[in-house]
Amino acid sequence: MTMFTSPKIMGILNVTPDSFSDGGHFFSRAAALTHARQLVADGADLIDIGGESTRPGALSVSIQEELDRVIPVVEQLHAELPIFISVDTHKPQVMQAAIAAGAQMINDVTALRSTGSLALITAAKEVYICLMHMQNEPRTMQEHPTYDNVVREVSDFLRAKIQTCLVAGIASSRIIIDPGFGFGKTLPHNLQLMNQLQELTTLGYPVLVGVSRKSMLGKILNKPPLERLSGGLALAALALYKGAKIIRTHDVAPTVEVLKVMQAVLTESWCED
Ligand code: PT1
Repeated sequence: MTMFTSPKIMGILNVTPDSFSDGGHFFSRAAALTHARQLVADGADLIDIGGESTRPGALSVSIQEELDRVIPVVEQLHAELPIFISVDTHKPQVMQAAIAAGAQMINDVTALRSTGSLALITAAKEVYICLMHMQNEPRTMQEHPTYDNVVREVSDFLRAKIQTCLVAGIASSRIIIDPGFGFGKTLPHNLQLMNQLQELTTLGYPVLVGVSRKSMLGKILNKPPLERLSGGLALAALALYKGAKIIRTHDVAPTVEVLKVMQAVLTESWCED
């Protein structure tokens, strides 16, 4: 995959040990690989691998812990499957190791805030970078999200980050942008960003949207995370219709179907399976 001209589906792969494991990496690694194979079989175009949760209130993990979680999974997947690999991290050390292990995209929810990350991405000539907007940091971001005009402020932020990347020498073809749904935003902020997503697509870069199972759906539907699938599909369809090029989701198979049906209508043609 060289470009994001047509929309793609990104499957989420969390490599975070569950609460009853003893932190032993063997089981979470094996589970992650099984899950990754399923995401590919379901039709994912990309897999986004993350070893540190960035959900509201999440605590950070050490560099070594994140490396231990993520890198063996990247290596194994890269060796085993012809799949485009993205790694969700803001740590330069993890970015570097992930790229060496075969990652083709770095998904940084801090948009290269960490010292050294910009230079590192600049030097990795073939690697895509996803720049996401977040107000504050995961631990505190939902305490008091405040904007005069959320769409303008997110757009201005992303435009400035793009400019920083271009000045550093990152090719425009390597840049993806993301408004960061749920990252320092209230429900009205998230709704405004979704309804006015065109303001971001007109910046001229592929837009990634991640809304799968998020609390904005919980607030609209009054349902727990595992019962937010229909709502997530509705938002995926809306985002695609408004020009998003990558949908980041837990639910790859149904999202691929949404994309296929939308493309059939919008191109007035279809491909049989
Ligand atoms: C995202 C994203 C991400 N989301 C990108 N990376 C998460 N590029 C992790 C909630 O409100 O949208 N884009 N990496 C997950 N983060 C959240 C945030 C999960 C908010 C849940 C919520 O429930």
